[in-house]
Amino acid sequence: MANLNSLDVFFSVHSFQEEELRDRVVVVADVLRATSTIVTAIHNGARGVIPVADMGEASKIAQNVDSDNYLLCGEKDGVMIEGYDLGNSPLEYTPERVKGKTLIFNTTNGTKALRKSFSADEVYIAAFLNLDQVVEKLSSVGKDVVIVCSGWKGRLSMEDLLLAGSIIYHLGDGNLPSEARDGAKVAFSLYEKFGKDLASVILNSNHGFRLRNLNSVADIEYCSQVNTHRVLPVLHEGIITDQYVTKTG
Ligand code: 3SL
Repeated sequence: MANLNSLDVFFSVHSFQEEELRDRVVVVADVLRATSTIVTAIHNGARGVIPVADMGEASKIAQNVDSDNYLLCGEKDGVMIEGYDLGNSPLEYTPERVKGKTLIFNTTNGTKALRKSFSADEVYIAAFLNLDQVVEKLSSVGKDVVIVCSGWKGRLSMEDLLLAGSIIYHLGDGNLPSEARDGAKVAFSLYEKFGKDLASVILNSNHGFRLRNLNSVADIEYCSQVNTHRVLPVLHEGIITDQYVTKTG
């Protein structure tokens, strides 16, 4: 059973004020596709990921760094931004492209959720790909935990809520943890109803449809995989690295 004070889920990046995350342990979820891409990049040897709020911030950082060691990455409305090195398909983030590089990462919802989490005590990056690592970490934090679902432009996204529900389900060994607040209860119930058919539910979600229109079915299938990546990306002082690297400096 989990050791936490309280457990809640916020349904989109616009559904809370930054202040509400202060001193909490925050888990950011954007299954399609930002957090799945971050997990992949870190797994494939990226040195770090700098989440930014918008294109202006991304360009400002890019102008002041050595372009041999940094890549400008991300999307607008699902499509790679002109002049960027990589888009937001996790399949682009191969070891050949990202090993040893620091990524300046700019996406429509996911990186905005990460930027809004800067006041939190600890911030972890979750995808289905690294579910076990997230659950293992949360099971011993002993603090107030909020899972932030990035959603889509202020609306909830089924796949993010399902990931939140899955984290909660596994934290409670299949039972609703007594610390669950309303948001966590909703996510847990959704996972109980749809969790057995994850891949097809995600494929048929609103964002699944949007990505299918962009010919990204392979991305959806990739992001629906569970426990394929043993990493726990953590955001600390504006940069995401693997937790192990952060701990050992
Ligand atoms: O909103 C985001 O952060 C993106 O992950 C959206 S997309 O999958 O690239 O369309």
